[in-house]
Amino acid sequence: MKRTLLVAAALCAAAWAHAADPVKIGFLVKQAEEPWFQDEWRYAEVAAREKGFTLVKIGIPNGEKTMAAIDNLAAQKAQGFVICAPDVKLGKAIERAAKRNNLKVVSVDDRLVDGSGKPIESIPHMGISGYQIGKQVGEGIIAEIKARKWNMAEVGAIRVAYDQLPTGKERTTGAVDALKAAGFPAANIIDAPQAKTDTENAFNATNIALTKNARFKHWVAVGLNDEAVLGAVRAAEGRGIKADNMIGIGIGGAKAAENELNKPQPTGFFGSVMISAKEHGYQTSVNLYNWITGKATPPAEVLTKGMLMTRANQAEVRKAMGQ
Ligand code: FCA
Repeated sequence: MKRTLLVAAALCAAAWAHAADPVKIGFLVKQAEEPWFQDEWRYAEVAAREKGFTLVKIGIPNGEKTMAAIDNLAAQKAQGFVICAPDVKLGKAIERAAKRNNLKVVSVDDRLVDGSGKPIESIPHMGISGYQIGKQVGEGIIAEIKARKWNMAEVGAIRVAYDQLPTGKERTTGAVDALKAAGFPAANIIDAPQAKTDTENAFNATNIALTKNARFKHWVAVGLNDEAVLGAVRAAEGRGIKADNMIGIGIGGAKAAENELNKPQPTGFFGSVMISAKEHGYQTSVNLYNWITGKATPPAEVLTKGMLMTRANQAEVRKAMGQ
């Protein structure tokens, strides 16, 4: 009898210690100023309110800030973090820092890789199906080229490229593969490598590409996100190439795309394959919360889908994506 009581008391104490330990989760993103990441944070906040954990949002524009953020989380007694790293090659260093600090880690958007470039399988990941979504971009462009009855021989394609990021390369490869599969001349596809994944760098990269390739009558543009395609569209506008001679389709569908698609006059930004900030922000946080509280281990890899959104079908697509 006494023994049972003692065991019961010990169990109670253990449960108490656990309950008294509030769950705190970090959400670390490489480009906090980008609307996509703002949305992810917003949906992570929804998860935090729903489950009752504290969310710590930190922007990590470089490796140094990433390491400092992880130490900071440990000092604040967080139990884990979701991360979209500024460089996927920081993978091993991030994994070590998490282990050292007894933090659980899951990645979002950009899958972390080891020294040889292989995905770190032990870190659960949620990303987009990059190649497939890229194909949707390319197919959307082809459909619009056909609708405008352009002669493909007279069309140049800008691929705003950020190939050091695997998901970036997959996305734009999917897009150009879809163009080629529809008979678009491979020789008309021009790479415009950007130094960073933002509009300014895409603008600069596209300007160089356009200067070198003035021979085309019409243009199309693809890139890893909306910012990349917006940079291309703005650079083309600077050279007098407007909506009637440019078909740019981005990836994201967050505020940057929304603003553009709701301008009174159409621009060369024809559309965006909308992806789910809700799933990426909310579900990664819930998965991590469940892991920390011992409810469930996150799935090793989840790849989410997208839907092509244009000026014409914005409302439908947002509704279908639940955003
Ligand atoms: C990468 C890109 C972001 C966003 C995300 C899903 O991190 O840089 O713009 O597209 O994938």
